[in-house]
Amino acid sequence: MRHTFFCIDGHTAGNPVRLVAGGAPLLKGASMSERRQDFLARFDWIRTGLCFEPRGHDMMSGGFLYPPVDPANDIGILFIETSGCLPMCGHGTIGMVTFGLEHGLIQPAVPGQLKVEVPAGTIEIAYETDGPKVTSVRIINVPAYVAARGIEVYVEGIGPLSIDVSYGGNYYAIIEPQGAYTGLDDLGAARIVDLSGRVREAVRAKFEPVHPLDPTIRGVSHVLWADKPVHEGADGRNAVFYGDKAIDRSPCGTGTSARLAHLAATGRLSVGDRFVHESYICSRFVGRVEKSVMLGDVPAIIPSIEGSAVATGFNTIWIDREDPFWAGFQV
Ligand code: PYC
Repeated sequence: MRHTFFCIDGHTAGNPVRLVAGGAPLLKGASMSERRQDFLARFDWIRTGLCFEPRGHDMMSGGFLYPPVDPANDIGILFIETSGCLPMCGHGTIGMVTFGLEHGLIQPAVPGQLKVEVPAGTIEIAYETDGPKVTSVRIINVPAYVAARGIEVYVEGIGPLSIDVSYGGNYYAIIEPQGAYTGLDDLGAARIVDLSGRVREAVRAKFEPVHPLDPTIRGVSHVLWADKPVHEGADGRNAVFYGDKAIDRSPCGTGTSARLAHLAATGRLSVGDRFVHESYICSRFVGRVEKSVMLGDVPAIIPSIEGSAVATGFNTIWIDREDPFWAGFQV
């Protein structure tokens, strides 16, 4: 049996985005969070088939557009990625909103603005266009907050590290320069990948964050190595590790949100401050601390992230049950 998925492929700031424009399964659930659970229980083979080799690769990510649960909103998004279905993905949102608007899959009630349901909550979008092209997408994200500070771990290959955990739509282990970690270029991509899985395991063994309002969102999934910027006009740089082998080519939208919450909680950013974040390959997002809020009884901020995406082509992908690798594989 052959399943066909019509995709628009592209990238946001260098990181891949595969928008599945045709072939999405019908999902049950009264929110995108419940639909995410339904997808994981019944359709995860679609994610692995489209993201893992041979149809994808270590960095592959993307998602599906759904009608919103609440008709007051414009659209719902379900994210897929090598590590699972993320509660929120910033680079994925920028890409899918760009491709969806450029190809008429998203019809905004108010031009230039969207309300989007994602598993982590409802986000607002402001976008700009130049003719048929979407030139910029700004996400007013879900509340971001610091979940833990100063977790001490010992990681084979680098030594002792002090790590903070911050949420920006996913939970991030944040490592700032210290002791044996002297900066991204001193480590290099291969060591970042090699060490990050061990860092994540070491943090997971000591602490499991749980979202104050949605207990299905829990656990550290990503590792953010923070560093000083490389280029003029930027305020910081990062390497974000996800899945088993990926370094985000973009500055990572949820990672930037988590970092904004972290910098705000430690007195280094205030409401209204901008933070230009460079990725490992030095592509950029512009972050901003929009306002302070409470997330349940936890102090949080609303971050925004702005960036742009480029569609690279249409891609019709088959998953054929007779293919020995129909559900994909990882090595
Ligand atoms: O941009 O939020 C993001 C993201 C998450 C994982 C990779 N990119």
